[in-house]
Amino acid sequence: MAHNQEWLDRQERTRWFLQDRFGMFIHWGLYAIPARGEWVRNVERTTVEDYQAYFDEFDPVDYDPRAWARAAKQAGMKYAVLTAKHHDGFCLFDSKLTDYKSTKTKAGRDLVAEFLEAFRAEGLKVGLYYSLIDWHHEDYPAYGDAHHPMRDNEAYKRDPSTFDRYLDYMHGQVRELLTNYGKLDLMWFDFSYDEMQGEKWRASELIRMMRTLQPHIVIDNRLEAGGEGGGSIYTKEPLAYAGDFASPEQIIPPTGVTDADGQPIPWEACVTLNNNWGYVASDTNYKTPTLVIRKLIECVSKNGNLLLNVGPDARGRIPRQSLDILAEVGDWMALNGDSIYGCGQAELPKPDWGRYTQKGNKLYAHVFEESVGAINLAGLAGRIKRARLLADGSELPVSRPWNAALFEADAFFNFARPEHYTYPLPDAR
Ligand code: FUL
Repeated sequence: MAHNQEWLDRQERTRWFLQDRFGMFIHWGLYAIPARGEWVRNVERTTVEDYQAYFDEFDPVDYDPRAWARAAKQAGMKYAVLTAKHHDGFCLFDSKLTDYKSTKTKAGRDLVAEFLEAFRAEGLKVGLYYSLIDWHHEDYPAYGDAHHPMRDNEAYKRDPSTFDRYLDYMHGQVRELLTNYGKLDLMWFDFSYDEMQGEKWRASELIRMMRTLQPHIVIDNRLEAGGEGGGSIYTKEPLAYAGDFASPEQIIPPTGVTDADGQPIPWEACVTLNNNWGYVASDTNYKTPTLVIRKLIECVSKNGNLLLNVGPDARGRIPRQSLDILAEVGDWMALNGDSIYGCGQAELPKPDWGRYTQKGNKLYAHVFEESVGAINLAGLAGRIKRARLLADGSELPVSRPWNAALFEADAFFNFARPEHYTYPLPDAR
């Protein structure tokens, strides 16, 4: 099939993204103080004045982005995305266009600049999350807007004609981020809803500016509505502002993501470690390391990425439970990363006992079922050269002729947890 220039450009831009497969999402801001999630202002209908208390108090004395970067790297993550501005409008960077920023708090630091420097120094790619929604800016629709904390408060009625001033501000901040902070690898906009989408954001103009400033930056798909859900976004015709990758949120699409022609397109599932993006002290519902690993494998087995979230606290620390999970995931990645990086969907259908990933002529079998004995690679008869356990390089026992398909092509066996593997495979006679 012939591809147009736009398709080829996206292909080129997303090369690293598809190779890297695993990244860290970081939700951090004033909302770490109330510690009831990044939507706290909205959920509790807090006024700008009342929310100001957190701005006055904000002082993350333990913010050490090098420690964050080391944790990400040790986990096997290859890129990271930090909230430069979330819906509450608070900027973690030194924007000339507002005083509602970290440099004006007790912290007195440009948290984005330090994040970028630290993660680049550890060899990770860097991205920024930037909220299209802004609950602080006085020209953003408030009263009557479905998603605004002051949607029921008539004192927040706004003249729709001033919205363009907000767009100038928003475009201006994106320009600052793409001008003053060196090369950014990724931009993660969030999010569109109802009529607030596409050209309502002056999206084509925004993308044009971004492509002029940083032609290689990879951009998500949330300038369009529906990006976080699923459904229509997967089949929509590509638009000028459609973005480079789909961004399913808290779900892994059943069969990956394809465009209108059924061609796979880059996608990244963003997933929390517990139930929240921002820090919530009481939320201890953490996923197990095994579950995280399986989600990563599932994404890659469908040609997708996993962007795994941490929510640092008000002092600037990633919660201990999150660090422990990341460390365990990292132990697995250190041995099994070959089955993740640069891998994608296999040519074989999904097996009952787990999932495949594939890179070139190497097939990785991720066995999730503890009771699996011999594995029959149906469909590969005569094509298997050898099979090894990825985690230790050991030879896997060759089956009898009826199962000869098993060991004649490159096949690497790989287990979500080493203890799930019984070695040698029981003789299935
Ligand atoms: C959503 C936001 O509203 C959440 O707060 C979070 O940032 C998530 C990744 O995207 O749409």
